[in-house]
Amino acid sequence: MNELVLLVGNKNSSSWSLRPWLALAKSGLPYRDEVVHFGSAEWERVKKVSPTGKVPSLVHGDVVVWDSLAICEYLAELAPSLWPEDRARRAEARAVCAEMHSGFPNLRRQLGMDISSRKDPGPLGPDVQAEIARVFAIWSGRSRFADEGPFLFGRFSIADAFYAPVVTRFVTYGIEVPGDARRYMDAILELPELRAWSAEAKREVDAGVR
Ligand SMILES: N[C@@H](CCC(=O)N[C@@H](CS)C(=O)NCC(=O)O)C(=O)O
Repeated sequence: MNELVLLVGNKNSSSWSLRPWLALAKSGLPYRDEVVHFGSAEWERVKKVSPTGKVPSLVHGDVVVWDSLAICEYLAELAPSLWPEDRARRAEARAVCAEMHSGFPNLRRQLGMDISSRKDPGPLGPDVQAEIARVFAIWSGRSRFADEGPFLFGRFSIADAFYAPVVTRFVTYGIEVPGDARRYMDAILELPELRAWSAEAKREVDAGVR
C-alpha cells in the first residue's frame, strides 16, 4: 500500500489538523505526518499539494484528500473500525462530526485552540455558553455505551477525533465542566497519541513557533 502522508499545520493551534491526525494515529494504518508551520517558507508545499492551500491534506499515492472530514471518511474506508459498527450509531457519529465541522463558530472564535497555554477567556457571551452546553449534551450521550468504553460511542471513533480539540480548549481556558464531561475529557487527554501531539505542540511553542 502507498504511504499515507498527512500534511498538518502547527500542532499547538491547528484544530482542523488534529482531527484527522488523531483518527489516523488511532487507525493502526502506517502513516507519516509532515508539519508545515503557518507563514513559513515551507507553506509552498501545502499550496502545491492542496487545491485549497490549506491543511490538513492527505496524500496517498496519486490521491489527495483535503478537508478534515473527507480525510476521515477516506481513512475509514481503509480502517472501517474508525466508525461505529452499528448503523444507527454510525449515523449519529457522522451527525455529531458534521455538526462540529460546520458549527460552533462562537466557541471556535473565542476559545481558539492553544494547547500549551493556560489562559482566561474573559466573559463568555450567551452564544458561546449555548455552544458549550451543546457540547456537553453531545458528550453526555456516551452514557448509553459506557459498558463498551469511555468514548462517545463506546470505543474510540472519528467522533472522538472531532471533539478532541474541544477537550484541549476547555483545558486551556479552564472551562468549568460537569463531572461526566470531565471523565470524558480525561479519557481523551490520556490517549498516548494525544499526549504525543501535545508534547510536540509544547516543543513548537518553546522553540518560538507561533
Ligand atoms: N474545512 C477545512 C478547514 C481547513 C482550514 O481552515 N485550515 C486552516 C488551518 S486550521 C489553514 O490551513 N489555514 C491556512 C490558510 O488559510 O492559509 C477542514 O475541515 O479541513
